[in-house]
Parts: sequence; C-alpha cells; structure tokens
Amino acid sequence: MDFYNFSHLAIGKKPKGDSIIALFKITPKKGLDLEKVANAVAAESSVGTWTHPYTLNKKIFDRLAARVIFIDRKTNLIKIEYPIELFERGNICQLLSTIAGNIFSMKIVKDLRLEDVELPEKYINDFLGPCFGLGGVRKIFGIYDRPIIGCIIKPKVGLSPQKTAEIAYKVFKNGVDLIKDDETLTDMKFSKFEKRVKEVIKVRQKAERETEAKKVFVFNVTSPIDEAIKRAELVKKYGGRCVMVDVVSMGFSALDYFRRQNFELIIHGHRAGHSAFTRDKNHGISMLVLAKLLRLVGIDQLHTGTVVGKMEGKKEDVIKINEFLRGKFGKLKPVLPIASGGMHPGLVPKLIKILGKDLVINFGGGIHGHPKGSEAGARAVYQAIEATMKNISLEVYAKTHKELREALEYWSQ
Ligand code: CAP
Ligand code: MG
Repeated sequence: MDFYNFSHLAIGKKPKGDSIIALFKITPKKGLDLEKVANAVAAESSVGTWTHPYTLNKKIFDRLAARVIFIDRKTNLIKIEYPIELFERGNICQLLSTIAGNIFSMKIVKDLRLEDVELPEKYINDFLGPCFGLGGVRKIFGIYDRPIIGCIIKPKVGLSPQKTAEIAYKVFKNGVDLIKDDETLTDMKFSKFEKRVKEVIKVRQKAERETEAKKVFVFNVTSPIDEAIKRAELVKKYGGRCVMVDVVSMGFSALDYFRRQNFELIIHGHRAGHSAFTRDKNHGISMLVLAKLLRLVGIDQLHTGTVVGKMEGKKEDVIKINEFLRGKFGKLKPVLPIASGGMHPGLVPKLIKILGKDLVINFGGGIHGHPKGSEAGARAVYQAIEATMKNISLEVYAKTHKELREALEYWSQ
C-alpha cells in the first residue's frame, strides 16, 4: 500500500537546468520494482518520507522534489535530478547528507551505489578548489615533460627523524623529485613531527643545492583539524612546500576548513580507507564521486590508483577518474593524479601507457626494496622513467643501466 501522495517519477523528462544530477545503481530488495524503489529514494533524499506528511504541500513539492529522470532496467542505473535550491551553496557536508545520506539505509534497497554526480558550474564555483593543482605543482618542480617521481619512505613507521632525513637525502640525490611520509606516520614517539620537519627540510635544501633541482617533501599532517593546522604552520615556518592529509579519516569538513586557511602549501590527498565504501561495485560511493568532492575542497594532488600495482582499481575507472581530475570542472584548477601502491621500475612503461605522463608516480617498496638499497632503487626508477620517455624498452636500457637491470631481475622472480 502507498501512503505517499506524490510521484517523483519524471522518466524521460529533460533536466531543468541548474540542478544536481546523481547517477545511482540500485538493487531493489527482492520482489520490489526498480521504479518504485527509485521513486522512494528520490523522495527520501529530497522532500519525502515513508508516509505522506500533511505538512508537505504541492507548492513545496513542485519547488524542491527530486525527480527520477532515467531508469535502465538492464543495468539498474537510475538518474535522479535534484533542484539546486535543495542545496546550501559551498556546504559540502550538506551535499553528502542529501545525495549520499539516509538512502543507503533504506530497507527497500538491497544495495545502492552512488556512481557519479553532475554539478552545475555555479555550484562548483562556490568552492575554492586547488590552490596549485596540476599546473601549479608542475611549475614548482619546473618539470613538464615527464611524470613527477615520488618516493614513500619505508618502513612506513619506525624510523627516527634523523634516519628519515638520511634516507630522504639519498633518494633526492638520485633522481627522486618528491618524498612523502606514509599515511600512518604523524607525531610519534619515535618520530616527533617538528623534529622530522626540521631534519628533512635541512637535507632537502642541501639536495636542492647539490642537484640544482626543486624537491618537495610531503609531511603528513593528518590529525584533528586544530592540530593539523598547527602542523601545517610548522611546515610553513620551516620552509616546507607540501602537506599530506588522509582525506577519508580527516573528513570533508576538516579538509574544507584546512583549505580555507590558504597556507599556500601543496595539499597531497592520501585516500587510505576509501575502499570501505568505493570497492563494492553494487553498494557505496564510487572513487569518481570522491575525486569530485576532493577537487571541490581543494586537494592539489590525489591518489587514484595504478591499475598495474598492488591495489584494486579497474583500468576504465582509474582512467576516467584521472581524466576528470585533469579536465574542466567549473573554474577550479585541475588536480594532479598520483599513481601509487606496489609500483617498481618494471611496471613503469605499462603504467604510463595506460595513464599518461601527467602523474606523480610513487614508489615505496619499489625503491627501498631494491637489492642494492634505496640509492640504487631511486636510480633504477629514474632510469625506467627516462627509458620510457625516450621510447626505449626497459630491457634494452637495462643493458647499459646497472640499477635498472638489478631491479628488473629482482622483481621478475
Ligand atoms: C605505497 C603506499 C600507499 C598506497 C596507497 C602503501 O607503498 O605507501 O599508501 O599507494 O594506495 O603504503 O601501500 P608501496 P592508493 O609503493 O610500497 O606499495 O595509492 O591506491 O590509495
Ligand atoms: Mg602508504
């Protein structure tokens, strides 16, 4: 029995213009019709509830009701159009509570996945977006014709600030452009944040003088927002250029607030934990949607996957996410994608073939696991990038480049 008086079905109708359109995949509870469930999802995420509230009149409905404008029974994909008036401008939390809120808990929905969201220009442009973005980061390095070579210090936790700096110096000297803290390293007994910043910046500056190249160290400021701000201030004070935030654990409100401090530090987005809601192909929120939201709140460079490495992520999906980050999105600057996770020199040509060269490519184990150590690891990575950019196969290049040869032999086993 239906207790709700209005229909949200407007299948085949044209979107009204400045609305927000969400693409969902819905698996209805067994025995229920897709159209009926889609209608209920549109209701719950706009003006409706499980029964008709007599406080809801036609005037409110006509102005604010979400409408189901597309249904594909083969794929279970549906599109819901939300009038722009349903949204508070510049409030990313409210955007999420609306299009990714109660609807995930509805009993009539077995599974629900928010696949994509289309936002109108004027909504997008209320956000700051990245301060540097893809172009700004490249400009800092002065590198335009190849991927930025990144390195994660490993082990991810346990090293002292002095040891971290010692390793950083070695890899900076051997071809690495960017080095980063790992996602779980913050302010620890064995590595106090301020001490790490001081030690690392000293060696970064030394390596810059000696190599005459710009280097970036990415300090992980992930922590409650007041503390993250203090840590970013420290990075700024000591002459740092970049900070990392674990975007999922910090949350959108914190990220948005952080960005609005205008530190003019590159913001590196690590997405640890995203798979809790992005991985299931039937339920959750896609990485593409997460990437859109993170571009709104101003992440400059974002982990998006490698296809060829150790982390899950379908080729078409990673390509689509990277294309979105590099493409037009209102007036907001493009974001630099980061390919990371299980990368080693032997995978470089495949990765660049799939994702192009507008990337940071990160190597953790793929540098520090080199049989001859981190310096050789950094050189091998540089050689792999160099060979790929020159269109020379790694096998041929390895004949005259010892570290690359050792890496290829070691990781082919
Ligand atoms: C990579 C990494 C990154 C992952 C995150 C790690 O190290 O530091 O956190 O890349 O995954 O801890 O696994 P390795 P994603 O190079 O040693 O694998 O980029 O897919 O979000
Ligand atoms: Mg890591």
